[in-house]
Amino acid sequence: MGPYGITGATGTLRATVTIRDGGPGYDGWAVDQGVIGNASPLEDQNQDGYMNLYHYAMGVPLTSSIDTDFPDLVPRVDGAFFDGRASLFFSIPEDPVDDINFEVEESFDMETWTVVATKEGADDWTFSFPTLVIPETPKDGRQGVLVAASKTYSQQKLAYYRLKVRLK
Ligand SMILES: [Ca+2]
Repeated sequence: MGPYGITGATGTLRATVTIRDGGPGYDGWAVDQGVIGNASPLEDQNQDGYMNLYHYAMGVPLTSSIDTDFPDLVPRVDGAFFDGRASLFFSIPEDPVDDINFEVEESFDMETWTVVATKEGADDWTFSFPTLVIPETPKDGRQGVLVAASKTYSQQKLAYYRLKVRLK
């Protein structure tokens, strides 16, 4: 007996492949995510505490809990001081979608918030000294970003930071 072979066999293999292509931008992504009905970017479809838009900006499926499944995507104040200043650390996609702006805001009283760093889509971060933005080398499709406070700890003992994502 030689090698097995199929001779004289004819047939047709049929396969159905469903490719969801909801189109560009958030709306298309929401369709791809299976969002039916209210696809508002401000909704929290899976009730994990993060708006749909945050999932979109971070490249996280709407079915995933960010706190549970992607804890690295939760911004946190870095305990290590940078040049005498506290810093906010977070992670974003290495190649973020181009219709999202990332904004880091700083406040000393939780009432007045000032944008201290901005990233528009794939563009580089923009910021004004003394605030510093230090992007890490991308790894596994994500990039860590450290944003150092505008004031040193001796200048300002209490400050608040938040990361916002915004549709362009
Ligand atoms: Ca959510």
